[in-house]
Amino acid sequence: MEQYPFIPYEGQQYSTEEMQERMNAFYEYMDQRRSVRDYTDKPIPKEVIEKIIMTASSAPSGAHKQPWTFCVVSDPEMKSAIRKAAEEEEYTNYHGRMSEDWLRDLAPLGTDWKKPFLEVAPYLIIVFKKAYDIGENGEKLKNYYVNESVGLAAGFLLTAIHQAGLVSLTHTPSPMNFLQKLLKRPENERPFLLVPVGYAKEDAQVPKLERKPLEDVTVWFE
Ligand code: IYR
Repeated sequence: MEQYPFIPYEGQQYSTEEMQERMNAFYEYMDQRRSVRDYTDKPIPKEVIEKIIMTASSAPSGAHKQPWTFCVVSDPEMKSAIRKAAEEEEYTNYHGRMSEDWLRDLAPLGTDWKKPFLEVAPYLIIVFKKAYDIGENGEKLKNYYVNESVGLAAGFLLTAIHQAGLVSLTHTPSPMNFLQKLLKRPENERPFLLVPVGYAKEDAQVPKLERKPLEDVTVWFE
C-alpha cells in the first residue's frame, strides 16, 4: 500500500500559563460530566447529533481503519422495541444472571432492570464495532485493536455530548445481540455500547460519587 501524503500538523500550542489555565478549566468542565438516567424528551437539532458523531469518529484507530458504525435512533417505535428487548435482558440479569458480588457493587448506584430513558431520550446512539470489514468482492478485511479503537471513539462521543450541554450514559444491556437484529446490522458489526442522548430533566439526580485522587491513579517515574 502506498504511503499517505504528509501535510503540516496544524494543532495549536500555548504558553505555559495559558496551558495551565486551559487544563484547569477543562478538568473542571469534564469533572462535571455525569452519567444521567433522567431525561426530558425535548428535541435536539439533528445537526448537533451529526457533529457529535463526527467528533466521535475523529478518534484514532488501529491502522486508521475506523472500525465503527453509529446507529442513531429517534424513531419512537424503534426506541420502544429497543427498550422492550433491553428490559427483558436486564430483568433476567437483575433476577439471577448477575452474580451476588456484581449486584452488591451496583447497589450504591441504584440501578435496576427498568430503562425508561430508552424511550424518553430523543436519541439513542448505538455504537457498533466492526470485527472486520467487508471488501467490494465480499472478502473479509482485517481491523486491528478494535475494542481499543471503539472505546476511544466512545470516549470522544461522551465528551462531545457533554460539550453540547447534553447528557448521556453508557448502557450495556447484556447480552446485546438483540441490537444487531433490531437494527439489521451485518454479521461483521457487533453492538458495543448504547448511549441515550438528551437534556437532563430539571430535577435529575446523580449519585454523590467520589473520584479517586491523583495519587491513587498515578505512578510517577521521575
Ligand atoms: N447493564 C445493567 C447493569 C449495570 C452494570 C454496570 I458494570 C453498571 O455500571 C451499571 C449497570 C444496567 O444497565 O442496569
